[in-house]
Amino acid sequence: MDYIELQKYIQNFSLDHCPRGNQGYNQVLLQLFGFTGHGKSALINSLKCVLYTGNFRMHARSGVVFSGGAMTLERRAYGLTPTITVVDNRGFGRMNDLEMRMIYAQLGNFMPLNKKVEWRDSYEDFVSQLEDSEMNPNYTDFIVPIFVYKVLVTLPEQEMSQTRAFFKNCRNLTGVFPIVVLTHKTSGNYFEVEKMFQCLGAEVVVAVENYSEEDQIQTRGRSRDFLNVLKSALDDVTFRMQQLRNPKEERIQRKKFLLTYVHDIDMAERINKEAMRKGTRIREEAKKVEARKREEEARRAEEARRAEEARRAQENMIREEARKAEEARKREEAKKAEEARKREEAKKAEEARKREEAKKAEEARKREEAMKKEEEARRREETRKRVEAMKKEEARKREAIKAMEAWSREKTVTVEEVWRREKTVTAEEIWRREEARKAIEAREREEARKAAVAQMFMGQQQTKENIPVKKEKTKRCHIQ
Ligand SMILES: Nc1nc2c(ncn2[C@@H]2O[C@H](COP(=O)(O)OP(=O)(O)O)[C@@H](O)[C@H]2O)c(=O)[nH]1
Ligand SMILES: [Mg+2]
Repeated sequence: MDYIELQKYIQNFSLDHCPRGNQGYNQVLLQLFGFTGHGKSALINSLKCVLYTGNFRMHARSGVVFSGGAMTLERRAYGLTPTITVVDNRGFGRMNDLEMRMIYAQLGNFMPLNKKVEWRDSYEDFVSQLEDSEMNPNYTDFIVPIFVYKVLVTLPEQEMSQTRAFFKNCRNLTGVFPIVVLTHKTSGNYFEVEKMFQCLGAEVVVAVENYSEEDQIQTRGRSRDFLNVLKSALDDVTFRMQQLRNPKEERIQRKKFLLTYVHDIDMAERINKEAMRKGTRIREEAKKVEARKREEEARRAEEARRAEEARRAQENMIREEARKAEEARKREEAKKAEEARKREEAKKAEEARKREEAKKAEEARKREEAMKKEEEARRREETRKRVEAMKKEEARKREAIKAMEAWSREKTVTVEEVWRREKTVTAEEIWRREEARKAIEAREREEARKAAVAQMFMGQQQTKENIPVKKEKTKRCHIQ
């Protein structure tokens, strides 16, 4: 089929021309799905552009990304031909269960077209929304899912299995595997991506380069790709319409599928939440146990630290006491040594003093002895001198008597008489003088003894003092 023929074929496609007639269907509903920004709206504009070889016009708002309030969704339907309508569904960010639930509700045609629909998270709300759709049920759309994917994006590993499941569920819901449209055909290796999607279950993969306001030069091959997308969809419809169909029954089946799916994911979610709650409880318990363990460890560590501190303090105290005892011992030793030194010094001083005293006593004794000897010698000398003097006196007296006798014999009797009287007087005088002399001698001896004792301390001078006494004594003797 050449380009024009193909164009005509699509433009003129009618369900009434199917082998078994329309069987209750009155339009083909191409439902576009895919990640946000992958080119769904741009594909609608391209399809409309190529179908009637008109100029490019922006029918679907392309390049607009919904942001914030993601729970609202606007499903927009664009008529391509009298039979074919294309629906720009809300794109999804990730292929999680919640998003898929919405996608299937759209795909099953349970959400109103060209209206903002509020989506709610809870299972009950979702089911209630499904029930609302029964107010105005749509049995007449033959649904063909189209999955739009940008070649440049690498599908993450974990989303491959979800994509596979998505394809399969699309088939279960509609009886048709989604047609995969790869956008940005000229910007990446679409063969690789094509292969990947085929591996995930896609039966038809068509790569296209969307037209846009900036890039709207139409070429045959590029436009043909879009026609091929539509042709594939119609081929699927034609194929399916060969079989006996019951639109009402199929809608019921879609609803059953959706309810089962939603119920399953709700159950899974509940189980998951319960498991998570359990997990959280277990984790919290474990955390508590861990916290208790840590507390216990901290307490033990604190106790050990305190015990260690106490031990150190004890050791320090013992060391301090030992140091003080050592100091006291040293002080005691030093004191004893000092005392011993003082005792020694005192002993030596005492000995020196005794020696000095003994020396002095010896000297005094010697002086005493010398004085005694000197006194003795002096007395002997005096005695000798007195004896000598007495002898001399006696001798002189005898001489005098002899002379007197001689003289008397020569003198007269008168003279004799006078001499006798005189002699008597002289004898008496001599006796008196002798008595006086003896008294003087006794006194002088006493004085000499006292002087000799005093002389021991005064030395030789004392001896000299005795000399006048002797002279005086001698003088007296001469007077006699
Ligand atoms: N070069 C190129 N740009 C594209 C293609 N398809 C879409 N775009 C651009 O990608 C952006 C997002 O496209 P859009 O249709 O809004 O994505 P949607 O969120 O899936 O509807 C827009 O700026 C488009 O012009 C394509 O095949 N080639
Ligand atoms: Mg869009």
